[in-house]
Amino acid sequence: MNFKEKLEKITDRNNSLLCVGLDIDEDKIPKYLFQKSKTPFLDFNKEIIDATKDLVVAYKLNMAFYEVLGKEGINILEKTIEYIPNEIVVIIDGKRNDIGNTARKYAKSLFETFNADAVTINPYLGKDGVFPFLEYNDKCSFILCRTSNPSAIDIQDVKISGKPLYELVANKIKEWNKFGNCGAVVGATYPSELKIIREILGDEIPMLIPGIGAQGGDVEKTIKYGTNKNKKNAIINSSRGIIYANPKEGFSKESRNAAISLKEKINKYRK
Ligand code: OMP
Repeated sequence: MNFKEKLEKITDRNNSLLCVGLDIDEDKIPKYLFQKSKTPFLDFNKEIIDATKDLVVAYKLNMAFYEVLGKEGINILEKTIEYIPNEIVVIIDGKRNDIGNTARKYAKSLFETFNADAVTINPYLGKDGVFPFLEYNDKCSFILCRTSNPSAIDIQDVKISGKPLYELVANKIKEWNKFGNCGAVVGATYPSELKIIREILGDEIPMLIPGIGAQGGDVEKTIKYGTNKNKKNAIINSSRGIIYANPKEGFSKESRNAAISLKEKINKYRK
């Protein structure tokens, strides 16, 4: 089954667009796990997955939170991916890219070594940096289009022939989508830009939309502007807002409640 089929199937089965970001952080995960267990990060991820797997379409693992732990982090990343049920989409978020020769190794590493269904990549190097990822026909490469952070405007809004750069990137994503395996990353914190980008991309290209929860993105506008005509093809990520909902003993119950509440809010606006 390719990425698109997998996303469609899990969206319907779990009636959800929610993605939980497994951004493990030793300053935030419950302290008692470090006393109780030799594998606190992995235990944390497993408990979050057990508590949310019937509510989500995807889990997103941001590489920074794993690489910072060195060898152990890579082991946690691998074991977490193995633990995620097969029917749920695994996104590795590394925002990678480089010249073609190096990009090929990044693509192989993320899709083959770590077995991601989807990755985040940046478009700054142009198509010879992007195409090594797109050679993986059955996977999805989410290309940064308009990010959620305040300084996104510094570069992404710069006007080129009268249009902001993110519009040019959205048009490139459409052009590069000839194998049907491109996606776009657009922050929920910029609803007007989200609307413009969905109009450029059309209904077929999936969007990964972070910025809900800790970054304060608007759920109603995200659904209105980010989904396609069937109110699907969007993956709405929240990391800290779900996994650290209450970082104490019994944390996974609170994470489950936070996930239910966000899933229901999202679905309210899909009707
Ligand atoms: P929370 O703010 O805790 O929900 O985390 C957001 C997650 O999405 C982090 O892993 C970010 O690195 C990632 N992210 C953004 O926040 N903004 C973007 O524009 C793009 C991403 C991403 O590519 O996932």
